[in-house]
Amino acid sequence: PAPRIVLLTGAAGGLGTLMRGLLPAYGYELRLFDATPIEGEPEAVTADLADKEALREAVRGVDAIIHLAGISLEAPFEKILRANIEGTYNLYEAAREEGVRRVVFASSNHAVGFTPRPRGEAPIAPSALIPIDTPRRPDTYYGLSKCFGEDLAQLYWDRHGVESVSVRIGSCFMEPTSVRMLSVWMSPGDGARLFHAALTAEEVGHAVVYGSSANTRLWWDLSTARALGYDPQDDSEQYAEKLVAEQGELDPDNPDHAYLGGHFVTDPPLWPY
Ligand code: NAI
Ligand code: 15L
Repeated sequence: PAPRIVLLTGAAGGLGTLMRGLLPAYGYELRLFDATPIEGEPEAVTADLADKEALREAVRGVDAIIHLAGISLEAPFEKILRANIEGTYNLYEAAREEGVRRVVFASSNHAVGFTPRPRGEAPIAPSALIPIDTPRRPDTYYGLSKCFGEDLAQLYWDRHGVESVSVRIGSCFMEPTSVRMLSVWMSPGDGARLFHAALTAEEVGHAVVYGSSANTRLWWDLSTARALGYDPQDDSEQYAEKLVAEQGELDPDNPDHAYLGGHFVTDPPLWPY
């Protein structure tokens, strides 16, 4: 049967807030989980992913999980370790113990962020799009934690029969705000379509997919997402004229423009935080 009750971790965050608004229209009853309280949602579980008991209780009785909770940008390794690596392990353990059939894991393009982006005129030929099985090249500790999450998902499928869809999300925001995002943007509506497809596709085992809209300037191959039934409806190109006028086209000699991960590849200036 199609999943009905879905635990949404990270429900207080940017993407969680967008999905809280959009997913109920697909018929899901959402159970919300986040370390940050959510105003107007008295039934939301306010707990940290480190709290195994709270996590197990939150997971009990759900049909599936959308796991968004975690640090969503580069941070010191110890923080990434706790929230994204140990936290995702705790989540999968709770899912296994409670017999949850499927997890949709918010991976990220930063798991492959050091992959050179395709060059040339858009649209990039299908044969030159970055395939889903390109070697992983994380651009940050953050990206590395997403590689871990994908491998954990594979292990829990092979060993315990917990299914997962790992979605390497590009940039899911109301609108693209950079020229790079014209290539990697996923509209909120397409995000909901993709999560719905990931929840309802039959027998996925562990599927890894890129998450973006049907952008004219797309860099990667959406075929594994489409194989789940995802049919993106949006294209960032409507924002191109304005963004290119403001920022110029991407400069292949600028490292911030040369890789899938954009400026994440040079984020050391953020250190030591
Ligand atoms: P966000 O930073 O706005 O939200 C993350 C949420 O997780 C926050 O509400 C935070 O309180 C919660 N959280 C963090 N650590 C926690 C912990 N230890 N226990 C419980 N809750 C915790 O991030 P956003 O943009 O909403 O992203 C959601 C997920 O999707 C993240 O895993 C992120 O890595 C991933 N992602 C998002 C992309 C995007 O374009 N928004 C792109 C690629 C991946
Ligand atoms: C991510 O993984 C981040 O969570 C999000 O905030 C954006 O920075 C996105 O990648 C991106 O690559 O634009």
